[in-house]
Amino acid sequence: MSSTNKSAAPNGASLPIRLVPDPVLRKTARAVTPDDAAEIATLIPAMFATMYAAPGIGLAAPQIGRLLRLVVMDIAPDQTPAPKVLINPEILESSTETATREEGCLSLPEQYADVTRPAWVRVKYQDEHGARHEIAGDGLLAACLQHEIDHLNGVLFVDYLSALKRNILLRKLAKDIRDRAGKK
Ligand code: GNR
Ligand code: NI
Repeated sequence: MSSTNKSAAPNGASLPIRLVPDPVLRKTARAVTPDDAAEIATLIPAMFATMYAAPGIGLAAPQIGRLLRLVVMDIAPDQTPAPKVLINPEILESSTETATREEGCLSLPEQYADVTRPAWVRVKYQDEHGARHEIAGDGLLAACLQHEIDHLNGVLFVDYLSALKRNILLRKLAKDIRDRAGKK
């Protein structure tokens, strides 16, 4: 599966992913402006490479240490690859109906929990050429859009859990990272 994903990756070297409790993950990212064009032109392929290699279905710039409102996403890389670049995304509308699904995050590797969010969202964003778009959807798409936009605001999926569940998950993450370092 990871070999399939690697072949789907555009050019660009994989970047180190920031892990909890890196403080950069708790900051608010700033809007992308035309002055950022040169930087994001190199950042975008590197972010896709990083996301596909991980593998993940989305990646927000703060996760690679850049506090820009920039997200890459591909929610079905194995079926129909549909790489999306979302610049300055904003939720325009969300349903009152909620949905619960299991989420994971590349910044909290191998930790999963059920998260309840609005079931449906409508989002506006710009692409890498500055063209304006809207996307609306439910299911995994809605969860991923909200999860990525949360990253731009310093919010992580664990923030939606009870304090008890969050603390258990964060302690397990810290232990896993310690064990991993110890094995090297
Ligand atoms: O790879 C990812 N899977 C995922 C599953 C359910 C809801 C959201 C996500 S996003 C995540 C990659 C990631 O951490 N993006 O920020
Ligand atoms: Ni994430």
